[in-house]
Amino acid sequence: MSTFEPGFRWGAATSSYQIEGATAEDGRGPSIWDTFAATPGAIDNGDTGEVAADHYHRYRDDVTLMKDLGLGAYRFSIAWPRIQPAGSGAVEQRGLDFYRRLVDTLLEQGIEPWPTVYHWDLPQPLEDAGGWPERDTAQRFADYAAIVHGALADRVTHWTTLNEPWCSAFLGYATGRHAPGRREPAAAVRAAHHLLLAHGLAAEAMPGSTVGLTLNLTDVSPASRAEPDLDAARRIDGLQNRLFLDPVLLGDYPADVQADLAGVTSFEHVLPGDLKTISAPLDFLGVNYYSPMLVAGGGAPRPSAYVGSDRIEQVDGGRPRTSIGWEIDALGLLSLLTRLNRDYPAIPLYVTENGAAFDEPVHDRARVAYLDGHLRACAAAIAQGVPLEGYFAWSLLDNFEWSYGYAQRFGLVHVDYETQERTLKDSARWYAGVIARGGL
Ligand code: IFM
Repeated sequence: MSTFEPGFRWGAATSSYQIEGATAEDGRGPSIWDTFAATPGAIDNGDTGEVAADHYHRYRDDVTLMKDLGLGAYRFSIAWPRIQPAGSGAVEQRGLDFYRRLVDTLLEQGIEPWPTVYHWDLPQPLEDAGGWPERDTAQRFADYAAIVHGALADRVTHWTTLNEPWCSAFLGYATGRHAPGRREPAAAVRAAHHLLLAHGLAAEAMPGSTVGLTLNLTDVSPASRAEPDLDAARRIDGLQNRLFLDPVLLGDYPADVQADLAGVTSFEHVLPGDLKTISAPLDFLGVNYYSPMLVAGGGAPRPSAYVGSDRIEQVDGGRPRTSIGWEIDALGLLSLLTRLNRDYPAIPLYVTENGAAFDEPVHDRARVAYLDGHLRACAAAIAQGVPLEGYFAWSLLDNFEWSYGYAQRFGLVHVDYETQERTLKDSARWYAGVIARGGL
């Protein structure tokens, strides 16, 4: 049996726009995702987050579900447009009150609240002013972080500034697959920097708390030992992993990635002092891992999130895939965790998201197998000395899967979107058993 230390945190994760619904209630302002979802053709089936899993009204029942599963921690995100509907200035107390109620309900049930301050729902007025490619957005984020921290720090100890800034920057501003749907490669690189700066400024604005950052990282391998493939793997690792890890944990952008991006943008938007702010000591790093990447170089140019590296192609590794089409490789998680421990200063790590979309409504054997394999990878990483301190399954509930709408289901708990009925999937029962036993 693979066992975990008694203090290991067992959790599940969600995010505001994906589950809350109630997008026009209690003074909430519009976010970039409301605007994007209303754009014809942006989201499969024309789905939006207007109702989602109606968690805004059902949070008490959802916390009861968490209690029944034995979760020790719940990772959720705070919707910036509920707190500052205009993105700056006036604070909406009803928004803060919702998260106070949620946090208090969690604490009553003995579940540790793990809020993420930003999981992609930028207030639309800030995008109208230029969005993340504009430096001012970072300062606006720090102001907002100080507000939520001031309201909740008496009952919340662990805070995450941002979820997956790679997605915000490169899916939002390079491919346009995510809100705000822009296709401006240079703006995407600026956005990445301003997101990192926002993280650093927000961490300064949350004194006395345990503050981390969550990145979506992957394990990148070359399709062959041929030079173009080796170079492709270096480039993709640079853009996906090191562009974020190095400034935060080592205090500088990687020179090779800056060189790769030379045709896209200079790094003139990086001002003196920024890297010091970005690399201030972090209390933990959140790792979101879903799938590995096998890459080949030298192909024809194609539109890509990997700006400046558009001749690179992702190659089929021949592994089974989830319903969203992502290859399954638990060893990729082991490789990623040991690499983080090898290449960067020691820091507590948490898997803050890991999970899979499968089209199996309740008897989800494939999800159980996926989670089992990845938790075994976590145990193996710990056995090899990796300071991994917790695991959050993605996701507690079926939810709005961004540009895929409601078609892709990641939940441990099935949601009937007609009735909002929740049904525990086999994976939820299985995970409850793992938590109760403290291992596999
Ligand atoms: O649903 C998303 C989540 O919002 C961020 N990480 C990846 C998940 C699955 O795509």
